[in-house]
Amino acid sequence: MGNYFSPEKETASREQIREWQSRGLVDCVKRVYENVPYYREKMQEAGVTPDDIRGLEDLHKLPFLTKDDLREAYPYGLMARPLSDCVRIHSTSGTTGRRVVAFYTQNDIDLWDECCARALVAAGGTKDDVVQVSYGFGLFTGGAGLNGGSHKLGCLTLPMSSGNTDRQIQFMTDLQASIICCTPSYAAYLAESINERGLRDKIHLKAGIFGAEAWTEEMRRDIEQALGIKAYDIYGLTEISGPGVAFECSAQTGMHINEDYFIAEVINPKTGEVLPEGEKGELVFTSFAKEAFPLIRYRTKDICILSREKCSCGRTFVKMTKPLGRSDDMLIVKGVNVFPSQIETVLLNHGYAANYQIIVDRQKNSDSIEVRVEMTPEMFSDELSKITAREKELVGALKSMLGIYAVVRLVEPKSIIRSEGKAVRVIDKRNLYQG
Ligand code: DLL
Repeated sequence: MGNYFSPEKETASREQIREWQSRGLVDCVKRVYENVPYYREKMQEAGVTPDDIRGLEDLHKLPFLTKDDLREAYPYGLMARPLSDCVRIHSTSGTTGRRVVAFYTQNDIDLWDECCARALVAAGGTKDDVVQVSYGFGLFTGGAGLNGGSHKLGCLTLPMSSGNTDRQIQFMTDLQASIICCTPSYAAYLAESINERGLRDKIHLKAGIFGAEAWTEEMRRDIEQALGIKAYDIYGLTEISGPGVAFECSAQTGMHINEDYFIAEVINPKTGEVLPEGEKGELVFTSFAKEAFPLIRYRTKDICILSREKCSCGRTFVKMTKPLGRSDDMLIVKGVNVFPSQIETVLLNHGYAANYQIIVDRQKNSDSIEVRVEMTPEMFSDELSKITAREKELVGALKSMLGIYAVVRLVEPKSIIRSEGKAVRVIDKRNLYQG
């Protein structure tokens, strides 16, 4: 047993949780049907009306929502509240074409902050903690989410944002930060930098809350040892709110999903069939409590397993495993979501054929991405300086498309192995997903 931020919610009976979800779903479906033409049309196409949805048992009748729907409805097409009721937006990383914008009312922000406060308490946080938030601030949800959660819990909050490692370490030591929130790869980098500087004795961290990208149990052990802390996982996605959709507790065996706000299902990604508890499939969320941007049966593309087995922490919310993979080809590199198709677009727009390979690696806890692309025979006969200039041009174009630096290597025509089946475009050497 432990401490909870919202004890009456986090330890509620399964019947009680089901009732909240049933009531929330019925209300949410009515709201979107009345206020969002996009939903109304989708439901009409599927032959369902709000009268058909009387509780959780009817959830399966509702159509799924995908990222493509969100793009099609961009920017305002899925809003369930007037713009004047909204106070903020956040957005996923990626290009304009791939961008998804989520809207929040003040209540939506409060609910999200509460989820993050729960995550902090589950990691042993109290109002006496000093919380260093080293996720990026801005359109990305990481910084804002943990910052809000830390305020809600009443902690002294250091809104550091990411980067500037010297300054991070200085504040961490001078202000005696006790909880650090950042991506696991940045945590590993910070740990390394702290140890290199011989400052391990000067830090007072007890816990870290790490998420936004896949990380392994080995990485957890390394970070825990290097910093002398307990490292907790946290999961979320912009579309559903941000970090804190699910969070790890003292048991460190999966993340509790905040089921008083979100309904989780796992489906077969090929057929859409809802899978029984314990089976591996694609995670689907219904964010019924959200006001501005409630999503119904949103397909996350994250593969995981759900479990309602009793947890030693006393929480009754369902647990999800770490994401075990993706049902699409999205990569997360340096915390940024990257789709191979974005890279392909850049290459084709610059006159290359679709003969390319993307190699992702992680060395010393830092991600790198290299794009190898074949030159056309004409390009190949160019002098070296021209080829170097072309590489530079692609580096710039990729940077503006993806927001991160990618190494570009122009290679000889026909030097990338042709495949007889699906082309193997991505080689991810990181092996991040386990299970
Ligand atoms: O990454 C929100 C977040 C911020 C979560 C800070 C945790 C901490 P997006 O940028 O929209 O939102 O990316 C969402 O990131 O669908 C997963 O594929 C991946 N992801 C998020 N958390 C984890 C995690 C934020 N703990 C996408 N483990 C999701 C593995 C994760 N993958």
